[in-house]
Amino acid sequence: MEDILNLINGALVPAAGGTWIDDHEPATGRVYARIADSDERDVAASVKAAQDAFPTWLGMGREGRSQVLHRLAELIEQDLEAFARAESRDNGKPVHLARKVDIPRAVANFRFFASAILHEQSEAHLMDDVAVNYTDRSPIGVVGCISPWNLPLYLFTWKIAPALAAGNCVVAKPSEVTPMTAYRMAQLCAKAGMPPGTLNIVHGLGPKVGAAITEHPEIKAISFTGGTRTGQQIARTAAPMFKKLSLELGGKNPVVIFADCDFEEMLRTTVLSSFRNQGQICLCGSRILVERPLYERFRDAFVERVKALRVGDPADPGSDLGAVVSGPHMEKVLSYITLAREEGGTVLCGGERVRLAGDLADGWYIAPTVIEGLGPACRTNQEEIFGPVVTIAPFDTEEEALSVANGTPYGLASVLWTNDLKRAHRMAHRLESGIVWVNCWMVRDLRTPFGGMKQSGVGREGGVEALRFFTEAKNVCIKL
Ligand code: TXE
Repeated sequence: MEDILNLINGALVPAAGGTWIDDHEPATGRVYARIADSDERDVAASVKAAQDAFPTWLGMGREGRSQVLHRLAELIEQDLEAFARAESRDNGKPVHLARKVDIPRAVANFRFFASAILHEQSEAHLMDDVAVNYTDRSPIGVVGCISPWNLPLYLFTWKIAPALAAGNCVVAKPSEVTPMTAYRMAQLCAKAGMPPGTLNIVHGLGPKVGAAITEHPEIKAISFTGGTRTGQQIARTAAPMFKKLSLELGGKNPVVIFADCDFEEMLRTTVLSSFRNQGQICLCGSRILVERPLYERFRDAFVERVKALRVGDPADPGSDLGAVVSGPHMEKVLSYITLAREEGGTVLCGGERVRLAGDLADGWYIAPTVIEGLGPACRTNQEEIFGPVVTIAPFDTEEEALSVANGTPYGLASVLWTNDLKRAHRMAHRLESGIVWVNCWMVRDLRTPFGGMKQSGVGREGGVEALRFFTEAKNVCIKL
């Protein structure tokens, strides 16, 4: 049984309290490792280590920090297969997905920000012959990064890479549901040349360790990705302490399909946007709206494709879907399928737990599920399910499509399928989401602003947005 240890001041250590929590393997439902059950003492030790490391890490300069982050990226990439297997085992996703998406993106996150800080530009404002202004952007100091279980290393590094690149020292907490790859990465930091205390990783329960990070007065900014309810809790704590807050929360993303789209490309991509990572991506499209003339053709073709998807062993290259991340999450998703039926929905395919054979019999598998016949206002179409469950419905006009698409408390991502360029611009402008994909999905340029509006979050990540979040801007005005 492997011990998942904290990284504090460059050392891999158990929690101060000496207690542990179980780490499960979703594929079998079994406990396969134990996690340091940290508390505020571990957070306090991490903050001290980060404060002590800050002058050294800042003093390395942009070049020095860039080299360390590039080296860390290299070390992860050299170990890509082991990281992919570890991610798949901890999260339940197919290993081919971790190999192709999660780990390469974690490497890219470090490389992107390691080079971004070398090309960062600042602003100056000349006031004729009166004065010159320049904007000085300095690192905040010690910052907190709290990340979720759906894309564990991908989202963990999406936060710590810009934080570190900008010159901050970090106290980070991965999800207690999927801590393994952050622990694997922690073992590479010293080898990458990162001074002790630059990055501190404390494992454990959100309400205990996550809350301790949010509450610590010396942690001046919190970057969080996770549930909307948790985001509200963090905001309640952090706001009166005047901490900077970046919240990337849930979504209930619409996929709006017009009859003039490229049908095959749309169909292929919509299967992915519905069920990739078992539907556990905040950017997945879970409400599919189809222009009525195309509706029946789409429904029949989509259901046929979904029925052909294989739910199986995450280690099996033939598996399209693996296991969902935990027992409680499986129960939550299954409860929404029950609710959909109670609300009058018709389950066209899936709709139940999948029992695999042998060793996997107790794993947490759900069949990809398509439901029709529900109105836009029901709970199934209003609340984030975050599993392999989508609803489909027809619409008649652009206005109706927009009203339904925008008619939830969320505003993270939208997907639009049409070959009418004017309509694409018109709709993209009016869709209430931080991201609009037209004739594609999950096409990601790391320079672009990333995040949602309404209850999907506050602030943006990515590119200069992330570097600005992790720095304080100061205007220096010098009289000429
Ligand atoms: O998120 P949580 P979970 C949504 C999705 C999912 C729901 C809950 O609907 O079903 O959120 O998922 C830490 N103070 N998304 O349970 O609980 C926790 O330890 C500080 C969308 O994973 O929000 C973990 O590290 N931290 C999302 C992190 O917060 C706290 C991706 C996320 O956990 C805390 C994942 C507290 N009081 C889930 N409580 C997306 N937008 O991608 C928990 N944490």
